[in-house]
Amino acid sequence: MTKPSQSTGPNSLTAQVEAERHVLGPDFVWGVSTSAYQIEGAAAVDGRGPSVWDHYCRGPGRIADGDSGDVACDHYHRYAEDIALMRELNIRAYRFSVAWPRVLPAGRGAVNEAGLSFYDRLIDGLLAAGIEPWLCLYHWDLPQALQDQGGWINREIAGWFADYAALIGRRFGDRVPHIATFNEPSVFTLFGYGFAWHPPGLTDAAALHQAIHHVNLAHGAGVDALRAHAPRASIGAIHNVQPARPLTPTAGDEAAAGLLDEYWNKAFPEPQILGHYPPALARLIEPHVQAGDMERICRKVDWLGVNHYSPLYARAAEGAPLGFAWADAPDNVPKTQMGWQVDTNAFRDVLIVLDRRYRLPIYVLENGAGAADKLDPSGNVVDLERVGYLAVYQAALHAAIAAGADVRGYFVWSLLDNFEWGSGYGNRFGLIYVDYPTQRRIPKASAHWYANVIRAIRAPGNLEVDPGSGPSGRPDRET
Ligand code: GCO
Repeated sequence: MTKPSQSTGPNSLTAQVEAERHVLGPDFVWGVSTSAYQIEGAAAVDGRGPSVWDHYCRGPGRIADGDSGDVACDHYHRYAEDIALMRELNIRAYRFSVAWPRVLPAGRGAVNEAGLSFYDRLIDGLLAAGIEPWLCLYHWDLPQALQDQGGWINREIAGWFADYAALIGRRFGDRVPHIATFNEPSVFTLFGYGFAWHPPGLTDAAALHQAIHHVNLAHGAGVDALRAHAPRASIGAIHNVQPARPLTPTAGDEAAAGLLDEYWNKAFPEPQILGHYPPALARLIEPHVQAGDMERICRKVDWLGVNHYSPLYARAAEGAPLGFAWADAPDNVPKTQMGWQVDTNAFRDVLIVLDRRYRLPIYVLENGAGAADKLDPSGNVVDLERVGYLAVYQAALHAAIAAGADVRGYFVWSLLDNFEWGSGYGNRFGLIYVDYPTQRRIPKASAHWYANVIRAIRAPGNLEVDPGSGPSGRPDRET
């Protein structure tokens, strides 16, 4: 005859939530992320100039179903509804990007006041709803007018970017506490200049190396501009960090993975935070580096933004422009419907390694799963695969924090289903389903699940199971 241990009683539930809360801390930031071109639509409204993505999407065969971000989620007109939904879902922070061509239609020079006022309305609406705005300056939608002047291969772009950063800092720096310079610079440089999957659609190693260096210079100049014009904001950059694995344990594939690791994981955070390029890239980029550049790039930042989804695989490919090719994950590993490997240990380890290497507070600014979600006949989207993905990745997040990684926030990609670049609208990442023909928003099961996670951790008193009145309020049961 034993008394039930406390660990099986309802009070232990409170204790468990308290423990989670202790690991995460009461100030842990729970958010969602989006980006301008993927959700705003209104591509030719109120004076917005064209971006490289508007231009690129017009090319035949580039985007699934010939789609574009012309309308997307029409968030430009529906932002107030989207803020109200976030509020209902307990979301504490919202990361969005400013469309450079909406505020500077030609990339520099004349300012478009209507574009700036859209972001005024958005930011003020978020603040009124108690949601912290996180602003990213660049999520890939370069003004086409700057592309026409060479884009990222023109060294002058660092100055153009700094002027844009100053404009945004002056206008919004009093209300936006966190500003990022770039989102995933490795993706738009590697895909745009190395593999022709993104604008400007090149496979040109020399152009890629130039672009990498100029993006880094723009980051440094942007940080300086933000310090000068948004002195109250905390500043960082957002990098996607994912282990790069060899497809097979052969010397060729190992070398390919090493190179992919440098391009994908190190080309930007290493120079920006530590002041040098990783070894193989240092040799390739050296022709573009001028005296004083590494000091220009390595400016103090306040935090590290990390996006993470899945490990990557590479294989040797002689004769390929960069000497390696991408490979799919092996068949015998768990994957999401969209084929991305689920490996939570990789996520945990990335967070621990980044914490030790860069010694900056970390915010996970993207994590999520894509699927071809469908409305069921009752009008719901029961996306259990996404719930499972988020739950196991959040467990890995807890493990990383318990192991000492200084992670202070977690943002799901994405608030809404949206324009998923080359795969158009078929690959849905939202917590909220978007019925594109009507623009109706339908929170998926994962949205309700996420709202509960946030509520339970932020307000542990609100447990659905009545925790009773404590050990003395409930007689021990003899068995
Ligand atoms: C990214 C992207 C998002 C994608 C998401 C899913 O930063 O890669 O920021 O734009 O939509 O990652 O692929």
